Amino acid sequence: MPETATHVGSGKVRELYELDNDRLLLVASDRISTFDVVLPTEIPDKGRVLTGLSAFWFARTREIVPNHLVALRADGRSTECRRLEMLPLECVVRGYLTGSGWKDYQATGTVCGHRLAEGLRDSDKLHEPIFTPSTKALEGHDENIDRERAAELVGQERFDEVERVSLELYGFASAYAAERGILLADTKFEFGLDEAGRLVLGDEAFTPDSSRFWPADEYEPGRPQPSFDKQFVRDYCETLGWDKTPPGPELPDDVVAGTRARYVEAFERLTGNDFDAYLADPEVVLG
Ligand code: Q0Z
Repeated sequence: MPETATHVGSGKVRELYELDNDRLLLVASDRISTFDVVLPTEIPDKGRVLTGLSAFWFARTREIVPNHLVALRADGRSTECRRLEMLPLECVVRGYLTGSGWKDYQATGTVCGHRLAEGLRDSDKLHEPIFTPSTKALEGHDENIDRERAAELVGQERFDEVERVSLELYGFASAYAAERGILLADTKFEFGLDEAGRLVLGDEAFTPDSSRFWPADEYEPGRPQPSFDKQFVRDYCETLGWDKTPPGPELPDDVVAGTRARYVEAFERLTGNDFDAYLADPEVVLG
């Protein structure tokens, strides 16, 4: 009998289904968002690129921390995963100062309670990566919080554990990516607990939707960096004079093709696999 899956959640570009009591199915669509708005035009295979990258990193970081991956489906965009009790914390690591971190630094000289050196510029590399947790705001953007507030939310011991593990994951992946010409400026993890209370990495890992990917050969601090994956989309949107409120614009074919090529390039550089080989057999990324 074919299995049934109950839809239990929607993200901006992903869907979540319940398979049974212990397992969920995470499905990555080809939708793309820019300036926080989901566009009406899809990027073919974007969901497969993100699912393949996530699985690649889950397979290579399991000695740092166990993760929720149970199986990668043949469609290349669906992940069967263990159902966890998710922690109410977005675990962000920043190796470079940009986005909300740069904003907070300009206003206060600090990011999530870390006092940083004076005189830093947008996109500067930090002397050391920092753990900058946030919480899901009820609407809109995540809210950066300091370590005291984060420790109140999950307990001091668990806080210490997610900080240590997050920094270790970031250190591993950012070094690996930098050797392949991609800077992981920052990244966000979501952790949960299994039935025994063990910490498990959930959600997605080191995808361009959960991290900032920058082309290393264009890195130049003192300005915002081009996005490895979404820059064609942003540049096109800027030519339109669009006010960045919904609905977003349709994308022309050349912007779609260029953007798809960038996602595939990120996949191939990081995993060392041909994307066509992934489409033929997604498990190639598991090594
Ligand atoms: C992930 C999300 C998405 C909407 C819940 N292994 C897990 N166990 C329990 N819960 C989750 C996971 Cl990954 C879980 N999200 C984020 C993903 C659509 C929301 F695809 N929410």
